[in-house]
Amino acid sequence: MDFFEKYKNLKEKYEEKKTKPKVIVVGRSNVGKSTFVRLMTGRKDVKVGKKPGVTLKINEYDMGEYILVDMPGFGYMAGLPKKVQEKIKDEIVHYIEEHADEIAAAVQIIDTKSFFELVERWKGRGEIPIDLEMFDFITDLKISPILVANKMDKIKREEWDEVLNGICEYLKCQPPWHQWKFIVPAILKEGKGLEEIKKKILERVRLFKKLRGIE
Ligand SMILES: Nc1nc2c(ncn2[C@@H]2O[C@H](COP(=O)(O)OP(=O)(O)OP(=O)(O)O)[C@@H](O)[C@H]2O)c(=O)[nH]1
Ligand SMILES: [Mg+2]
Repeated sequence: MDFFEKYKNLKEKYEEKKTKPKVIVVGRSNVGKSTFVRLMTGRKDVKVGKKPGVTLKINEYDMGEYILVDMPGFGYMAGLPKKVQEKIKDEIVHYIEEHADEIAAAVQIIDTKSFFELVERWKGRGEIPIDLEMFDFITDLKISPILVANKMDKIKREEWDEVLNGICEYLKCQPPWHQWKFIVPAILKEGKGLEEIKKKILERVRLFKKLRGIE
């Protein structure tokens, strides 16, 4: 390969890297972010765990049309000092702010059942629940959200609508939930909901590219 060819390849690679949109995966610890990333990438080296605080670093995976970004969780992490938890949260916020222009969508995952328990508890204390804070943060930056209501296996079928409508209200959206295209119920450990999320990601990535004139 001569010099110019090598240079051209590098340049193309750089441009590709520069313009490839990112899709970030965010949520509290232990909600199933890495389970999702593992399903998407098929990579066994994406660590999944029973305890919160398994993913401690931001990991990027090239999905062809976009970069999928697995994030550490925010909030409580087993065995980690509060200072470290705060540092990780700062890193996540910093990453999102720094790359906001390149982010086509944010897949925010919640553990649906504990979401309610936590939101109620926090509200009682008069603080803003961290999940809602994250949702506001993302949407304030004009990043398109995909809210994955995961671990629906822990909720009885006949209560699904009630619970999902409740989530809507917490997000300041009028129920019924299914009129909001960004909410996807899922049981990711069984792969349920995955196709729907994939579809939504691609819609957003393609729109993102179209609006920026990226081929
Ligand atoms: N019941 C249930 N458990 C699930 C589901 N999806 C994932 N899990 C389990 O939840 C646990 C945490 O999953 P992870 O994918 O490691 O969660 P994470 O959000 O990446 O966690 P951190 O890296 O610690 O932030 C694992 O034991 C998964 O098997 C689901 O749909 N239902
Ligand atoms: Mg993880």
